Amino acid sequence: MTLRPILIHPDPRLKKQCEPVARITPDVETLAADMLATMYDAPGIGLAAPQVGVLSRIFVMDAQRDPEAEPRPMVLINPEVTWESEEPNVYDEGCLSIPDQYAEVTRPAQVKMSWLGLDGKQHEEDFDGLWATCAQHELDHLNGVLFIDHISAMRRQMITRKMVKLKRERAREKA
Ligand code: K2U
Ligand code: ZN
Repeated sequence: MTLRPILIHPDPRLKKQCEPVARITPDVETLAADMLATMYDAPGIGLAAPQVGVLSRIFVMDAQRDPEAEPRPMVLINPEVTWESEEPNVYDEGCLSIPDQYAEVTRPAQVKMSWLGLDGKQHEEDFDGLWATCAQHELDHLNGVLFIDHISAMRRQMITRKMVKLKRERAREKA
């Protein structure tokens, strides 16, 4: 597999509505493997296809953080929320496409999601805790929504200005 570059906000591809995956092809399997490798390398606990420039409805996640436990890599294709709790949860979120910026985001504490697996079968599972936060954060990415879209316009503008500066500095280093 290949590590893929992660797009940095602001980038129009991060704001697009992604297209459903029509069928599980070898290219989809390669993309999923590359996304998992890129996620673990970042390191992160989730990664959505638009973050590596592919505008398809697929994300990967592994919110298993206990170093003693086995990793639990998951690939969710065409994911949908089928139930969400009334109970909210607040988490200080970050994003691999918005490095070193964090903000409190409130989301449902539990969600039930259904998706197509790489095995070609439909899956459904309840998520809570960090799994629920991560799954909702990744699903937002497939709809062109970033965690900064859930905070005040002023804070969003401040973070965006910092990312524009960061991208300019990175471009200068490459030149
Ligand atoms: O989509 C991404 O950018 C990966 C996100 C996923 C995520 C964001 C906020 C809350 C949960 C998951 C992260 O950058 S992965 C980094 C990370 C690591 C441990 C805990 C939270 C976030
Ligand atoms: Zn993100």
